[in-house]
Amino acid sequence: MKLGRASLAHLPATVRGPGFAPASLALGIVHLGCGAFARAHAFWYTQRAIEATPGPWGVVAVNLRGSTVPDALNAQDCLYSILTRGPERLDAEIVGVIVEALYAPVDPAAVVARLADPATRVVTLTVTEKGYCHVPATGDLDEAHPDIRADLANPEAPRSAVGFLVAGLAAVRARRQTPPTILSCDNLPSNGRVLAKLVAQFASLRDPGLAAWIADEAKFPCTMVDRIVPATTDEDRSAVGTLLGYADEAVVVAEPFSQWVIEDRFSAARPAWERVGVQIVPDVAPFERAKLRLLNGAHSALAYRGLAKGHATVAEAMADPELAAATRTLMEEAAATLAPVPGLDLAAYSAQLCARFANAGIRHRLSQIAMDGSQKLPQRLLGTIADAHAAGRTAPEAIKAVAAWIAHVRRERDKLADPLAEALGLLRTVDDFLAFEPVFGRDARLRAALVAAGLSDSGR
Ligand code: CS2
Repeated sequence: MKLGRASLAHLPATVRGPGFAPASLALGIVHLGCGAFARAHAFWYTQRAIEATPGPWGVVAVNLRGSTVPDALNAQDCLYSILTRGPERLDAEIVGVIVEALYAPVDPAAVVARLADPATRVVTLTVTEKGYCHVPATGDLDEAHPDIRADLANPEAPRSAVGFLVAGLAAVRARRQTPPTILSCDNLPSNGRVLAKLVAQFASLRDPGLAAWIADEAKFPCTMVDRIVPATTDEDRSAVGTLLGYADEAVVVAEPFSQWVIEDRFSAARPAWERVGVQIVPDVAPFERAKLRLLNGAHSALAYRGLAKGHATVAEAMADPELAAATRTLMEEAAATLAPVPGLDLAAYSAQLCARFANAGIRHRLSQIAMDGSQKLPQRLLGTIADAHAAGRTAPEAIKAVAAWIAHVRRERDKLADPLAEALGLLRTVDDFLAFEPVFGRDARLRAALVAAGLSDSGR
């Protein structure tokens, strides 16, 4: 039997259900990108916030790519479970905040209508780095991106997240409403600013008046999101069946740790997230930079170096003494480039990250982290290298990680999972890579740092 509302009364006592009746929730949030991360992070926080302070915070979960998750959710009354795996403990919780699951390409107008619904006060996004259709090194809209071109030609039936946001905001403006707050929850530095700029650039290509209205009215707070959520496997789906006594095709697995820091800059009401541990702060940047450079930087380094050594998961790579030591050093290099973060002890943070990486309850595949390197490298590793160089130091482990990425791209050439795979496939020498502007930009200092470290064919 499939999980559904009727099963909520019959769950084993060890499984935590929603503390409210899912059927009674009214729409308040539209979420774009209904992948495993959102289901284990933002939706979970919203469930806990509604339990603490009831309110109309039902989520319309929209997938822009892939119908599997919306189909699975619709077949089970939009309920799904989170299996939280610690090194020794396993906990299960059913999440009931989704009120509707949509697969955007089937009915883009329905998505635009939900975005512009006066009940929608918050729009959240987890569309991954490449979902922003931007140039990673500059943060500018990639106007040549096929989805952006399609959305400019056909703005009422968008494909891209930016296209949907602008279509939704145009409808909000036409009705003289207040726009919802738009929260980017992806691992980009200053994700809110980046998204605001992309929306502004896209809107001005459509209608400068609309762009001006968005600049005045819409708010895009920055956020830092953190929870390790590997892709769900068949094994997880079969484990949840045994645990619940019901089949759940939309289950997600996550580590016990989670963190969400949001800039206090809302244009409309929001769930009482602060009551359930979300940090609402004046400035997210220090948290964001620390997380991107220490956690994600180390993740990418482990992925490229770990795969080359034949490891499959983060926990396996962390059990390799050479890579564990390299991870600690990389974190020290990154920490040395950061200004003090209020209330954050970077040494303790690093130690905690290493323990999280070593959690063998989570099978986080290195190949999943290795994906889309062109979109990830600048904020994860290149910033550390450039800042260390500017301060007269060097960051050898971060540089080794970049070298490992280059080796990975060369090795995987024919089957590289990266939106820029085609262009990357044409690069031959290391110098070709360093001159590849979408990733390395035009920062002469960064290039100098890499060449000085011996990462160059001609510089050696
Ligand atoms: C990972 C992140 O896949 C990746 O690139 O580095 O998804 C990471 O697990 C999360 O950012 C943790 O919060």
